[in-house]
Amino acid sequence: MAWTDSTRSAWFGIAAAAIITTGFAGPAVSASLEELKEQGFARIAIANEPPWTEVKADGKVTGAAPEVARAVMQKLGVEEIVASISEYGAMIPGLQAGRFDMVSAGLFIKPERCAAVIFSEPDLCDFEAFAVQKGNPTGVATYADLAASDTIRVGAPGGGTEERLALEAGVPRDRVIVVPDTQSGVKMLADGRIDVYALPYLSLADAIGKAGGDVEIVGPVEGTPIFCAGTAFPKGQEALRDEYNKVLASMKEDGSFAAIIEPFGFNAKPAMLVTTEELCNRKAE
Ligand code: 6CS
Repeated sequence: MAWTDSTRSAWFGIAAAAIITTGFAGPAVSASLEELKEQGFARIAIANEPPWTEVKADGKVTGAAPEVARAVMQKLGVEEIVASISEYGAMIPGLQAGRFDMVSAGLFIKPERCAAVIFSEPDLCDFEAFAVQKGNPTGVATYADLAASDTIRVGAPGGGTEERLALEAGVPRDRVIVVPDTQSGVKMLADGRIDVYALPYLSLADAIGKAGGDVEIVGPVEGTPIFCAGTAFPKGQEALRDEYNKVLASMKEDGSFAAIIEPFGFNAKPAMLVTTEELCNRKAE
């Protein structure tokens, strides 16, 4: 499939050249590149949702997002990244409060988030999916289907995009179940404690690949766009973000970016076809 403008706008649902500005007071204390070089590490927030982010049994922090951040920061002279696991809903408040220097967790670039923090250019993109019992007994294919049902319980990460999509579609709060991590989510689905588990496709494929069981994936979820993530920084750290972007752009150019993310199952192309400005101005589908 050729990547024409119409494909691009169909995939990303972008309206050309729409600009939104929203005022927001400055962040708490945050570290500049000089200060990060000085301290020798950057504190990043992650979510432990493979293949985006993962803490191995030996404590090693990996996953496509931290690996990209580690490579970029090392090129900027910051040797280490130190990660702490956070719920998606706590990542931006943590950044604003100075608990993290960056969020490298596959945090989707969305207008409401762009109003609170600043993002690098995109790095990881994926489509939305549902995990359901084998044979999809409830027949769901969209968030509207979830809302139209009186019984379906959907599991989603706290403060994440899927929780928001379910609530915005009209699924009542008591049928949107916050799931702490992918292992628990697949288990809750297998045990019948939730009927649908909503996450990006690659997260479900990884979790189900590891857990097995009588479940299957439905996706892309109709009516939802391709989401792209980037590394987030506190407002006020535009200089750090711009240095980060320069290195990321050169890595996209020389192929080292693709070499890092493709082994995790990500396609590098979509992240090179859309800009953060376009994603920050994207209209809801
Ligand atoms: O940024 C988000 O909202 C979503 N990102 C990922 C990688 N997983 C789920 C989460 O909801």
